[in-house]
Amino acid sequence: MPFGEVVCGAPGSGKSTYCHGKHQLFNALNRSIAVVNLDPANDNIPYPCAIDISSLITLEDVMNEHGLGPNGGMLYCMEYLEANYDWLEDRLKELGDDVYILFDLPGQVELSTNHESVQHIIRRLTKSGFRLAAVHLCDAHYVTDASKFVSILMLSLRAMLHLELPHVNVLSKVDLITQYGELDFNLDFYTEVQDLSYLENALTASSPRFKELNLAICSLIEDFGLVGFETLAVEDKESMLHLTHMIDKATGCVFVPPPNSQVPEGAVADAAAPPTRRPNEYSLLSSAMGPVRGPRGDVRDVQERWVDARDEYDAWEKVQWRKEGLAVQQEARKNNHIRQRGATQGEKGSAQMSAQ
Ligand SMILES: Nc1nc2c(ncn2[C@@H]2O[C@H](COP(=O)(O)OP(=O)(O)OP(=O)(O)O)[C@@H](O)[C@H]2O)c(=O)[nH]1
Ligand SMILES: [Mg+2]
Repeated sequence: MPFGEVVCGAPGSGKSTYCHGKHQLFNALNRSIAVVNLDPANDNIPYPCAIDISSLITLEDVMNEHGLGPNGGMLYCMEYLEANYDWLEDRLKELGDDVYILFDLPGQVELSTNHESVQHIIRRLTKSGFRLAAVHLCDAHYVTDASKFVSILMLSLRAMLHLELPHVNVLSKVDLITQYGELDFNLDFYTEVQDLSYLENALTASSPRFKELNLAICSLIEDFGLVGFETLAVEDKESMLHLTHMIDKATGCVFVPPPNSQVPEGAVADAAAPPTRRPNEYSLLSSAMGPVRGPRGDVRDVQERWVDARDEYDAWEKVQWRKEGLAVQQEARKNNHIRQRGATQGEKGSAQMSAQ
């Protein structure tokens, strides 16, 4: 049963970068992964692409042939993909059942909020056995303005209702959050979406004319009680691991690594257990079934890392990287030395043999 993610979100929210980051992370974890590019306007694809919609249709051809603009052309491409679903299905079958699949969607929000093609494609994938989660990225800078925050809440809710998948909303680029000014509240207020009436003062300040409308939208969002956010800084390993864990929980994916793979660093594992059991124990505790662990398992830790004590953490990380770099160099030097000694002894041995 193939597991995977439909990665959606507004233009520039970081979808393709996230797919690239996840591809690298999974390679490091020995989890097989394939990325499907469904954006026919994606020229600079950063990740190795297993299936590319451009080999079926390109936005440029559609615009030239049908005299459509970029938005109309994009909708046409998605409708064309829906009509040619067999093309996608055949290529997915070639990838096999054990590969984790990421679908990188275009940034047009209507595709995940009201246009039906993506919804229909997802329904067919789900019917054919795919266990997918929608991962909806929203740029974290929207939380620095109350009315923009209300708009991403609305957008996220709409996508949740439209795509009908286990859904994980994500505030992306959280590492840049302090660049856009002070937050009115701590990060957990925005990620947990608890009591939006606290936004009243901030809404009066940012857009007094639409305060009542915004508050009415807030109460609608609270009535649904569905929206919440995870955070993501794509270059931060902890952040990527935490998000992976939350998505595994949403889809119910339990990754079981091959028996001979190493226990990942920092994993709580029974040292006395035979090597064939250890990785499996780790995987059970680290994916869907396990509790959320790790230094940034709590959004308050994320607040400390990226908002309250960002400079101190950056400086600390630099020192750690330097130490890691030195350790790698030393290890390489040691291995080189051992190899050279082995080679010299081998040469001596064969010289003695030929002398005898
Ligand atoms: N600092 C930081 N930058 C990020 C992060 N994620 C993405 N970016 C940057 O955001 C920009 C847009 O990223 P993309 O991955 O192209 O965004 P996208 O959602 O695929 O964009 P479209 O396909 O055009 O909709 C790029 O310059 C990325 O480097 C992040 O976590 N932190
Ligand atoms: Mg993209």
